Amino acid sequence: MHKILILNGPNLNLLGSRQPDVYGHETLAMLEQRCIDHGTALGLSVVCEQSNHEGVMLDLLHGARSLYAGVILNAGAYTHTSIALMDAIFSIELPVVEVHLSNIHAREEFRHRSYVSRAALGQICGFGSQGYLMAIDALDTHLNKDTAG
Ligand code: CA2
Repeated sequence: MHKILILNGPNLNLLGSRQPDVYGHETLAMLEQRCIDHGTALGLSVVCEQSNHEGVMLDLLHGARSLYAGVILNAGAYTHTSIALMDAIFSIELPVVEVHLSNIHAREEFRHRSYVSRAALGQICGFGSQGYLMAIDALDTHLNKDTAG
C-alpha cells in the first residue's frame, strides 16, 4: 500500500473561517478527512500535516523521503517565496504534486510565480478542495505507473 503525505502550509489552518469567496467554506479538518477517505478508496494510506513554519515544513519534507511514496503540497504563500522549499523538494527525490485552492495565475502578479512548480511533478490550482482529490488521483496514477514495470 502506498503511503502519501498531504502537507499544507501557512494560514491554511484558517480554512473555513475567513475569505470563503476565495478559499471556500470547508475547514481544514473536513478537507483532510475527504482526502483520507478518497485515498482509502484507492488503497492509499494518507497522512495529513499542516504548519505555519517554513523550517517545520522543510523538516517534514526531509522526513518524507523515508516514510512516503509521494507528497501533495500546498505551500501557501511560501510557494511564491521559498527557494528553500524548492531545494527540499528536489533533494527528497519523491513525486510532489503542487495544489492550490485558488487559481494563482488569475490573481495578483506576485502569486503567478511558483518556486514549488520548478521541482514538482505538476500543479493543480483553481478547483478548490476538489483539487486535492485530483492531486491524489494524479499521484496514484503516477505511482502505479512506476510500479507497473
Ligand atoms: O490558493 C491557495 O491554495 C494558496 O496556496 C493559498 C495561500 C496563498 O498565499 C497562495 O497564494 C494560494 C493562502 C492561504 C490562506 O488561507 C486562508 C484561508 C482562510 C482564511 C484566510 C486564509
